[in-house]
Amino acid sequence: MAFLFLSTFHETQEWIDAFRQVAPGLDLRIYPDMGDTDDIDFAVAWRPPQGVFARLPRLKVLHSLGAGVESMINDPTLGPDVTVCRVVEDRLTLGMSEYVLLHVLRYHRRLDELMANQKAKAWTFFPPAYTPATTVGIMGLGRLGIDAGEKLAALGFRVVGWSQTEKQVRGIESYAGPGQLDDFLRVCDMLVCLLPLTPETTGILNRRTLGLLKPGAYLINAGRGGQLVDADLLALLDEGHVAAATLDVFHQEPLPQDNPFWSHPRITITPHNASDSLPLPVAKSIMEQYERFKAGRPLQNVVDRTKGY
Ligand code: NDP
Ligand code: OXD
Repeated sequence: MAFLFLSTFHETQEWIDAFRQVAPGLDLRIYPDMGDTDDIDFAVAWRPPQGVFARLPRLKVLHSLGAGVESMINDPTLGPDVTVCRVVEDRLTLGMSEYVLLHVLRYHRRLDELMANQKAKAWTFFPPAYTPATTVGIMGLGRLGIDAGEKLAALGFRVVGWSQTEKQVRGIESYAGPGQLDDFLRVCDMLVCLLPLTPETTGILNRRTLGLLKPGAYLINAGRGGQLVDADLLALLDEGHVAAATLDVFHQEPLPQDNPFWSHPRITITPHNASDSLPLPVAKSIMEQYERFKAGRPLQNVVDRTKGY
């Protein structure tokens, strides 16, 4: 039995150290030095190289180092019987809620305008917006979306959420399924996307859907870049239908230098750092999963590969 660390992400050393610290005796293989791949039954991965699973014939469990799994389950070389798990971790959830609150509050309290006024030495009074009159919509009411929604509701925002299945969460009005998407969008002053990337959510932030938001709405996308049709956002910003957008995730990461988003005055770019998990607690929880696997016990946070998340 061997355990593979499989990542093409640059900041890997901290993660490798964490696994070594948590499980000093582990037969830890580090991609690309995989040794005899017939030994490898469990792998942890983040942005694995496409096609690599063809070289792992005995792989039984593939554990993501993050919440999203699209970079691995879309690889056709991943065997259909491999169990895929994802990270669910408090720090990841809290970090995302911080990010959502930061940008919602920034737009809500017109921080950019205040800063521009200060730069111009202009004492321009305007009253703060009335919070309960502002509706924040959250696409994806999973681990991340529910926490962010609850925190926004605690601040007094009207919070609506959209998911596949109906939810009963205090402070969040639930809309579910494609049939209620338009009604959900129509009430939003701000839209926060925390959806996983699946065939159904690819391109879901487009001219039609964003066009249903209230005029002058704000968009915050921390789900995946593939959910946004970039040209549609640019057009809606030009037309003023979308007032501004904060984007953490992109079709191509790092965002290419010539991408027009970089210099757009009403787009804020963050480098896919809305949230992150801490190596040590994640390594500990993944090693618990490994122990479960070795003992033949059911794993936790298993991805439904038919749904894609
Ligand atoms: P979960 O799996 O817990 O939640 C996903 C939510 O999306 C669920 O509520 C699900 O509905 C809903 N959903 C999925 N597909 C659809 C659909 N077709 N229509 C409507 N609702 C849908 O995931 P997490 O909350 O843990 O993470 C969400 C995503 O956030 C990740 O997949 C990743 O892409 C992104 N992420 C980004 C990070 C960043 O730093 N930018 C960090 C971490 C995650 P239902 O509950 O009914 O099944
Ligand atoms: C994740 C991410 O999915 O960081 O965890 O995007």
